Amino acid sequence: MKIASADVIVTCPGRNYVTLKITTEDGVTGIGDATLNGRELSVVSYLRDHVCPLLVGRDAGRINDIWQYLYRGAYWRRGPVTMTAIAAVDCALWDILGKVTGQPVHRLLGGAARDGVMIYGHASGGTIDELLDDVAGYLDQGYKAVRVQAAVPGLDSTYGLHHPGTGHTYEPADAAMPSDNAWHTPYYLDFAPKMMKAVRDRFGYDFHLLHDVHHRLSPLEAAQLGKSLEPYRMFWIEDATPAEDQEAFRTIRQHTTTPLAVGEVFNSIWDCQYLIGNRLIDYIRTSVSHTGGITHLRKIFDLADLHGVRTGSHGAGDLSPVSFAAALHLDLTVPNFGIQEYMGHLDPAGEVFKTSYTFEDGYMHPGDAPGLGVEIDEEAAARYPYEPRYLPVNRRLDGSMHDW
Ligand code: EZ4
Ligand code: CO
Repeated sequence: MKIASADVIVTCPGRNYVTLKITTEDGVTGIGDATLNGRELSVVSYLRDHVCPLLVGRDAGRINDIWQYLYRGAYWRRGPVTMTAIAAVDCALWDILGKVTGQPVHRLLGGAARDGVMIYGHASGGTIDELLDDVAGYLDQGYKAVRVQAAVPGLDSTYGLHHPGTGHTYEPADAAMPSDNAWHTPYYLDFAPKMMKAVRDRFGYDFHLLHDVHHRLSPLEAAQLGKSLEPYRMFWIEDATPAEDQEAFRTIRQHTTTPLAVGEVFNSIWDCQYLIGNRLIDYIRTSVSHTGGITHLRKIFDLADLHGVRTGSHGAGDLSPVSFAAALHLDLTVPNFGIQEYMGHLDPAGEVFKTSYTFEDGYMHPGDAPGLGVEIDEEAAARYPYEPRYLPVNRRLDGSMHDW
């Protein structure tokens, strides 16, 4: 099981994806997602220039040792670039182990603890009426949980809306330069409860309702939002405040029973330790691909389990089908699974990534193919060359920078 080669594939079937492919001397291949939205080539270089040469000749079955070698061995630890690169290696090695042993990764992780993985879909609208139509579509498809976002009146752009013509929620990315979005907190705090009321009035309470604040509020504003949404029994509000200031979550919690989720921009267990250890959040949103792979995310989930925190991994469309599959394998096995985000992928991505996960009645299953169950078609990938793109930035009405 010696590693013969490690190659990086960059492709843009609708959006950029970076994939690491590891090949053993016996010709077994494994793939891992190395996509860091809007900063893709930094991970490409990290892998090509600094990691791939270290992998050749190593035993692909020593997943833990290779993880530690790359983490401790770099000296410069953590950070999104490093941890996304390590994640790609880790997932590719789990994929190889699965193929060599003939087992789906979820079996190697101890086996399924549930029959399927509950996912949430992304409903949005330029108006509340459009949003309600979109929610109806998800409920008709059998979704048990829906995230809702709608254009905030008075602002000319809002996070989380479908890209025109794609039926798909963003992001990013805009070619050439990041676009400027506008933000004004009072408009949002006024609008958000009206949006949730409209959704519950029309569809009732027999499904889970989620919402992403996307790091935009102060602790007290987030507390106000949480209180104003209590009548609508949210499954969670996500990223209510920018999480560098973790004490903020204590303030929010002192004021509201609306559940809190955070973590999509975290990249190690150390980013989560305080929030989980102090029970300041309800759901941890760290992902396979930005948090060191299955090996490291598993530790975060175990830590969360000790403290009554459940999982709710990031699953936006900028995470490739490879990491989405890896997430489903892990989700299927952990006792404290909560929910999995699913944004889906644009059509051309289906030409490049051949997946075996399935959807039925609101639940997904990673399938029982050996490994992760995803293959990359490199000829198709080559038809969609890399395109520079950026996430938007956010400015307040006075022109000053705000969190996007
Ligand atoms: O904005 O993944 O919950 N999902 C999100 C995402 C993030 C993107 C950034 O690349 O917040 O839509
Ligand atoms: Co989010």
